[in-house]
Amino acid sequence: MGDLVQLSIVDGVGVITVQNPPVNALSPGVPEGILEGVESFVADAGVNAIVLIGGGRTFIAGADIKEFGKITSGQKRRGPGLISVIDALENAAKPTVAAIHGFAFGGGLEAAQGCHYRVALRSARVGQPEVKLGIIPGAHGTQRLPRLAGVRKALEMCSLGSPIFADEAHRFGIVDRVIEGDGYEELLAGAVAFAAERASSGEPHPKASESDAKLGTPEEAAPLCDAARALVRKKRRGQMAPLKAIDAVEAAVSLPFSEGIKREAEIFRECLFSTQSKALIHAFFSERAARKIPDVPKDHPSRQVQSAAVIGAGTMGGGIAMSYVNAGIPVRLAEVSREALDRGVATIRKNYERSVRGGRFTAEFVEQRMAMITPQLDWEGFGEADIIVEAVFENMALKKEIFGRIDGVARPGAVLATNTSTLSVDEIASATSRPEDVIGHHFFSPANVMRLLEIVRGAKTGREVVATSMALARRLRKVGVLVGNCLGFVGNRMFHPYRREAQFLAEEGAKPATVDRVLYDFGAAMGPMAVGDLAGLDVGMRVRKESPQMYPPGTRRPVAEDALCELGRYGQKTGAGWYRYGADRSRHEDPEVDALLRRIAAENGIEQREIPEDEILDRVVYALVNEGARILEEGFALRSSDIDVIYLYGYGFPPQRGGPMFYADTVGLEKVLERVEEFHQRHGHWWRPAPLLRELAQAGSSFGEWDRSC
Ligand code: 3H9
Repeated sequence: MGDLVQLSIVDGVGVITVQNPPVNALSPGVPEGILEGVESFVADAGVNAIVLIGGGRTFIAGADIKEFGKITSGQKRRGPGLISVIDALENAAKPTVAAIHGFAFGGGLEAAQGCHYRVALRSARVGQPEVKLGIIPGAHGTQRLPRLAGVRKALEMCSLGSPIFADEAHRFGIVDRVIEGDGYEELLAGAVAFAAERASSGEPHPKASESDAKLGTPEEAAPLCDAARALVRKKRRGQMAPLKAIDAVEAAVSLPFSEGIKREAEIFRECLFSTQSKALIHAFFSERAARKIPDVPKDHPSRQVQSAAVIGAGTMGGGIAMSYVNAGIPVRLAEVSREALDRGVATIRKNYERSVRGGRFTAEFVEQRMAMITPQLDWEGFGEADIIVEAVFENMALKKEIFGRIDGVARPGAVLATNTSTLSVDEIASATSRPEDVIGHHFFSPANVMRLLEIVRGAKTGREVVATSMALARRLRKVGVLVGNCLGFVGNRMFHPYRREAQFLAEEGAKPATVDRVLYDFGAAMGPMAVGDLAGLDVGMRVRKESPQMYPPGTRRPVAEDALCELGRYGQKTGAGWYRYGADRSRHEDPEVDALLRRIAAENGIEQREIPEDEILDRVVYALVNEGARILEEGFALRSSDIDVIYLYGYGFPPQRGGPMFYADTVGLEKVLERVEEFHQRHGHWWRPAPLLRELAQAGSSFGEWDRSC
């Protein structure tokens, strides 16, 4: 059994404790250990009941996800493992009780459902999050959960993967008793008492697999399943697992348990071997890998951040202030004019009120958060702030002036962050006497919602400031990714060729709406033209003007968006851009844009043609990949998976594709290179293959392998 599972007896109750930190995943050895425990306690006449509990901070967070890759690569057979454990728990002659704190997720919740009873601390969460990994519950969760919680709840939990707290689980019959207290000791004592109570009750112990009362009929389940399908088609567009999870829950209603579990096993396998599952598992581990900085280990000293000051109450500054106060960090929010300050604060309130209407926050929470923001027209109190975040207009001279002033007021040891999205952090830092304290915190709009935080390390940024920023990102509930200081950093540097190529396609004859649809069908949240209209076409125009070095002489330069801007078509905010917008922001194709594109093509000698959809997709997505490869070889991203995380969390790249670099790996780098070379032949300069792409493709390797070798 090793150290992974420990057995003890407390007041006549056998306690099986899983000790597999950090999250007690069901790694090899854990199911075997639990099984041995159940068998030995069942055989022990001195034991009346059995409690299954997790040591440390949690119950069981599920199967060991690392093992899935071994199964799909043929290194390992999927054995009966967890299922034998669940059968043993359910068929035990003595009452079995799962004692839940922290998380009972995936296989953890399935193990708990095998127990006759479940007790939980109020703070505990239970869930079947498998769909987030592109699979479905595979240890009978789709069959037992509807029997415990009813079909509607099981559909919701299995198809969306969102966890619920103990109180809700109690209401739905997933948890039998909520134990008061917040620590492991209280949970254990409560679980042992509950188990002893059940053992002495003389009543039969319920088996979830045999409790059909909540299932209802297939006719009753059908509309629930249809509604669940409609919802996931919208919320998890393009993903296969959520729909498959619904099929499996539906099978629980239409088939006896013994048949339903077979159906679940077939579907589980189909999902596990899918590319989507590999992509989503890649996304899971990539998010966690991004936290690992080779020269800034997890335990590197960092600074306390208890208070913040934000300069600029515009869209970004306001969203940043909300992110801070949502994490419980008070913010001084400064603007230059009363009007701008009032507008900024009003927008923050409006955003919060929308969240109250949507049920995300309570009105009380909002008032508390608003009270943590101190709007001000001066920088009073900035000298006490632990971090000062600059979020003003994207202009180098202005930012340098502001950082010069910040240098004069900030206390020694304060972190000085700029929210620039493209400008050089080193140049901004040069305006201070302490470049080691300066770092980029590139939030994405809306900053209070978007999960990504690009953390830009300047040449002189201190390691302590990097460590502080990475820890702060987690506190703000963001996914922090460390990147180097190059023009546009990682995200926008890649986004630029992506959008440039989309414009070229439109100039060459692809309809803007077709370009968008191809990307939407690929799974993107929005196509590049619609994104341009949303962000404002003038933003790109300004960047092109501010950074003329982006287009060296002799290179093709996109002209369409500048021409649209000249007509005052800045996008949604002016009612027209690539599209025309109705008063309700509805989007319409515009023949005027088609005419403009034809004119531009004629004036610039661009041949217009029918462009196949696969070319549209390859040109925009491989533009990302080729630039990503350059960024990697230049060392501005630590790993290709960091680039994927940036695109998944900051740019709406479809999660089931795993990110642009992972997607390229799934296509095969040889094929990607072939296409890039073809585009290079036809379109010249911008398509020069990145040397790293060529090197990996020619070696039959992948970005993933490159990451592993670093
Ligand atoms: C499943 O159960 C299928 C079943 O139906 C059975 C079929 C037969 N495995 O996230 P954190 C690692 S599918 C392996 O930073 P937190 C993680 O990589 C599974 N490793 O902590 C990280 O490693 P490192 C269903 C795992 O407190 C470390 O633990 N379950 C697993 O922010 C800490 O993780 C899920 O999908 C795992 N299952 O959040 C749950 N889980 O330090 C997935 C974590 O080296 N896990 N690790 O980077 C989570 O959602 C979060 O980890 C959790 C804790 C909320 C539990």
